[in-house]
Amino acid sequence: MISRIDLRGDALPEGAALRDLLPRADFDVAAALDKVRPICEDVHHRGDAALIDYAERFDGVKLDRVRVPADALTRALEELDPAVRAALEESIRRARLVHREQRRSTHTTQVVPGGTVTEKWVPVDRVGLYAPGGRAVYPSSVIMNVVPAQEAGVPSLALASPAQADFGGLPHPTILAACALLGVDEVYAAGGATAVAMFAHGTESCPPANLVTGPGNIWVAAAKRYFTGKIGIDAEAGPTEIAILADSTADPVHVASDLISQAEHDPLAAAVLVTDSADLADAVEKELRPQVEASKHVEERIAPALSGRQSAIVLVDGIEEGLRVVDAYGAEHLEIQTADAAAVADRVRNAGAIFVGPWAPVSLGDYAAGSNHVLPTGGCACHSSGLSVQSFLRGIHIVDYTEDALAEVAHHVVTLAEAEDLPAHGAAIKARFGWKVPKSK
Ligand code: HSO
Ligand code: ZN
Repeated sequence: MISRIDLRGDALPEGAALRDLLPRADFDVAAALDKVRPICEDVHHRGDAALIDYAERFDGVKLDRVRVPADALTRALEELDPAVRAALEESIRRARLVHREQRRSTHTTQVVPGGTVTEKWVPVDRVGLYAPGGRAVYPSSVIMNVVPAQEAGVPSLALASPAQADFGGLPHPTILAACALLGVDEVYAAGGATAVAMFAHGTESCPPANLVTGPGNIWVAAAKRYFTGKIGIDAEAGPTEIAILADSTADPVHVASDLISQAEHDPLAAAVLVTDSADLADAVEKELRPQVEASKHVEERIAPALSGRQSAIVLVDGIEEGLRVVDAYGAEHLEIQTADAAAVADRVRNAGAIFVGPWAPVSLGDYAAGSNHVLPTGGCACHSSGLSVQSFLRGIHIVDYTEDALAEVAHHVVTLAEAEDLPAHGAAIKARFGWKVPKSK
């Protein structure tokens, strides 16, 4: 069901060599790019008509428009199961608590008397948010995108999710209800690469956005790559990943259920257990079988995910080595199920989000911890963060110098301009001081 990688005995290799020993899904965005390019260009040139054609081809539904009418949003909220509504509201409340505290304030540094640099944080003007709706529908992802954008103060916010044939070509009703709960009234029935193209160039019904965020499949990732530069993106999200660093104190029932929980997303989802306990490895493997059998999406997602080359139980000599392995892996989600879990978690350097101890499973973070679940995958946790208020802001430096403050540093600027053979740069300083370099004090 799940393979083993035994790294015990010999010293672990360093950096990239260690990473190469670890499992990872094939997620070839470059190859997908060739397929999405013509679709993206078609949406660019034909706008709404192309979106309507692609909804028919990919989602099997004939749309008469892509923008979701206001009454469909209201109706979806009215018809929402009260228990789901209460859960979404609690998820929103907790996410707001955390994301509100991420807001950055303007800060001014006095570099010299009369010379200041202020960093001002400004939200992007308009964002396009994507909520997937293929293998599963994710109203929780609506929350994880919308809340940080709203807390950042983004003035214009639109959301796209695939048209559902079962719901008359609208996005899934729970997605619409989540939008209504969050006060998002601009919603489009557009999926995958076509949604990204719609936001990148705009169409008759959808003005273009400056930034597109949100998870999605390989086509969404490829379209994001295609338009990067024209628009900002959060990340090229790949299949979800859970890594668990566990020792003999971990409960194999919990470890197995947490591995399965993320395998449930996608046949390419990765479930990786890193442990120094062969007994735990055996117990987890034994436990996986009955739990998988009792699960719902076994054939199409869970079984292929667990048995795929991206999932494994990795045996290491100790927690020290385990930490090196999880750092080399850089998981989207990392659980620490060891003795003194908080101290171990504190030493992790590369992970999208860390879940500490037996009572913080990844599912909690997926829905209602208050943390964000749009996180870096594919090892990108080594250089990137998950979605946050920061993702929707730009820091603008405001440079304000008096004549005296400029005079004081002028000779350095002129020297560096000459060193770079850019004398016009130096001249722009000299022009202000009668074409001379002012004397330094
Ligand atoms: N684990 C997914 C998010 C999610 N799980 C949504 C359930 N619904 C990626 O972080
Ligand atoms: Zn999940």
